[in-house]
Amino acid sequence: MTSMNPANEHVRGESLFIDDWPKISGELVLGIISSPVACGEIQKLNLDKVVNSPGVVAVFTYQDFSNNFWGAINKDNPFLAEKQIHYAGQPIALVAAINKKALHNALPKAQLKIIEKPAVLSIQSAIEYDSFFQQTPEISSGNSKKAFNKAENTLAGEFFSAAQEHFYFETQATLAVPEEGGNLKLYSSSQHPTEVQHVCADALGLKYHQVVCEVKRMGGAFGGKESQASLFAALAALAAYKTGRPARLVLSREDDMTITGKRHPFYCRYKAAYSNKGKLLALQADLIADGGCYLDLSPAILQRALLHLDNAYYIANVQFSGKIAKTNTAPNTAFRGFGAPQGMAVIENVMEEIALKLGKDSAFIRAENFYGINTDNITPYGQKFTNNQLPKLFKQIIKSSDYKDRVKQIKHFNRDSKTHIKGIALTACKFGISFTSRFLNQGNALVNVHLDGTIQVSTGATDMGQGVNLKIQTLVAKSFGVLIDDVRLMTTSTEKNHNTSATAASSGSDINGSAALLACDKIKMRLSQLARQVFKHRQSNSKQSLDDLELHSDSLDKQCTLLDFKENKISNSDGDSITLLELLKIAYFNRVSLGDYAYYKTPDISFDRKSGTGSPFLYYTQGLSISEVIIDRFTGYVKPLRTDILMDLGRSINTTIDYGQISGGFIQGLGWVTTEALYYQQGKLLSNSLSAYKIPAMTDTPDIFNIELIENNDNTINVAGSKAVGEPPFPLALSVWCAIKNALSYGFNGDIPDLYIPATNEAVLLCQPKSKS
Ligand code: LUZ
Ligand code: MOS
Repeated sequence: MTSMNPANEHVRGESLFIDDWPKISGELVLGIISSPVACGEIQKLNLDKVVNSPGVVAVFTYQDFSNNFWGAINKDNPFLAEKQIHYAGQPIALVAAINKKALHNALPKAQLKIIEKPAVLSIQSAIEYDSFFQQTPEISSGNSKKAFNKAENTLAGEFFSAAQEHFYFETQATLAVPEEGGNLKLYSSSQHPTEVQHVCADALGLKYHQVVCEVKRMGGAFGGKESQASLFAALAALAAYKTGRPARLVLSREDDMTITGKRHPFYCRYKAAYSNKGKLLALQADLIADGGCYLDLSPAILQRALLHLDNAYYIANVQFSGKIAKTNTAPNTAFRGFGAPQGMAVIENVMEEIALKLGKDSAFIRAENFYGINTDNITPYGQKFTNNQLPKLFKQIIKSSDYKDRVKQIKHFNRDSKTHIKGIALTACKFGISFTSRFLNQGNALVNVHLDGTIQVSTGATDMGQGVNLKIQTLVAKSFGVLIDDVRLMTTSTEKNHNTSATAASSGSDINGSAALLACDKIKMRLSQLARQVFKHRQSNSKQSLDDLELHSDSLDKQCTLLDFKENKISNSDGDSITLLELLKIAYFNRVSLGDYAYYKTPDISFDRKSGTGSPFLYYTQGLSISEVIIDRFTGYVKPLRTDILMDLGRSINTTIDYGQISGGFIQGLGWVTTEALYYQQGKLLSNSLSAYKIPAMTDTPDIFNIELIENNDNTINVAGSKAVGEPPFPLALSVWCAIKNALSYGFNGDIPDLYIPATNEAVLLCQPKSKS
């Protein structure tokens, strides 16, 4: 028995990823020669020995591209370095060989001489050398100056959050296959098949209709394959196009970690004004994102960071600004949350500090500052925050997590223990759903209904393990009233769905699910009209064959509404009904189309980057999290003891998928705030594999991990009343970071710990109070 639920195939190991596909006859294996230094100029590049190495078929440099520059926003990024080297790991040449052995034998034979130049390797050094990209977005509201002047209390500080590696299980990969007529087929592990199509065509001087990109699935992506998959697709495309042979590029883990960008490190200077009650009256924050050496998606990521500096809290007076540092590291890129977690970290840290300064409980300081329902509900950028579930979530989680009692127990524990120290914290998430670039909020879908009652659906959504296919499958099955197994999501391809956006911004199911449902409705409308004729025909006792009804468009009832599609039957309110199977047959013989295509664009959104105002988001996904940690005072070892998460996902389309996204997103966030640290030596990444880069293990997850959803049927503006889930759980892991800060403050007798992200065990062990550092 086959099941259309992809999870079964994944678990059985039957799902094919790019590297699993059987070798095609004549196929070439590709490898990259990259820069060992972070900054410099190529003085000599001699590839003769590589070319002559046994089994090598071709070697390529930047000169082989028709157009060597690409980029998601600015085309400032060379596929292969020309003369200037901007980061350690930058691709310089591409080698195509008959097999892996020949490839690995040949790669070290390149003779490369680079004159090194001083490198800018951190935000601090970018400030020193004034190395920045041009974009400088701002958001402001109220009158900060006045608010600071008359505030009862102020605090100021700086905050830093570091880079994070995506660590998708499947590394960047593309199989490029030349087709007749000089056309190209690309099988890519990409969140953005349309961009792969465009980037590869531009690179080779092809027209867009000559290139088709297919994405069956990815083994994880997390934003790392939103823009940067295109680079590797272009390299594979080049080799296939130039040699006329299929070519596959699958990065080793070390190459992947070295060559690709990470989550942006952010540096922030902040100043907060607050009342004696702990109400935040004004916040000033200047962000600097480390963009790396090319622009990539940095402006959009910085924008989202600024749009989430408020997080769940109403602040009447705001002054936010941002800059993008240009450094000699890999171009940093999209990563689950897309700058929002970095922005939220700043204000969650401020909340923790206000509580410490006032000697109050930080969870209740936060509740004091939540956005209001009828008042205090305008964000600093002017969007009204509707469907606010925060007070409800707060009341419920404080109770269900037994928060107040546990705070008391923790105080006792910390008074008595000589070896360990505990902490607890609640943090919030209000995550804006929609791409902040309005034009990206569009999608299209193709739905084909077959005569046995099964349905094939094609959209621009790519499945990276997040379950977007299963969600769309569920939506379509419900819409037609058929079993989930009778709906199948087809491989994503630019040949079926055009000009799609990346599956990103948590909006894959929203946009593509909406488009799919619109296509379903078009078909259902025709079937409803036909069914009405069938019911009429039955009543008239006509001798005319049902295969000969002929549905004339001019005889269609303009007022026609959809009939009820349920349990493989179509029925009207009078009790007439017909099975779907019967109706499909009648439709076919009467030449009524059983397939359709639809287009969806997210309504009512707009944002003006210049003024930093507008309503960029269709709605907000919200959640709260409470985490408790225990720290070993002698080793700095941090163990999360318990986490409670309570989220509002509207009317969940598939709760199993949503629980998976919440737990996975939270644990990935946990890695960002605690264990994951990248180590470099003169710009060269040392921690380039799992032996040196620590993503959370089973033992790092909370011993008790409770995830709950509230009931919320009011988000009618989005597909099936649901809310997006992909990114919002990630920043909830800030509750763990804040719990660590809370624990350390007990050790410092209430002094503010000088702690940043990640709070690795080493950082925790070495942490000092701010007053002393
Ligand atoms: N990508 C993008 C994103 O281009 N714009 C966005 O606003 C966004 N947000 C989250 C993740 N990816
Ligand atoms: Mo993204 S960070 O690819 O939604």
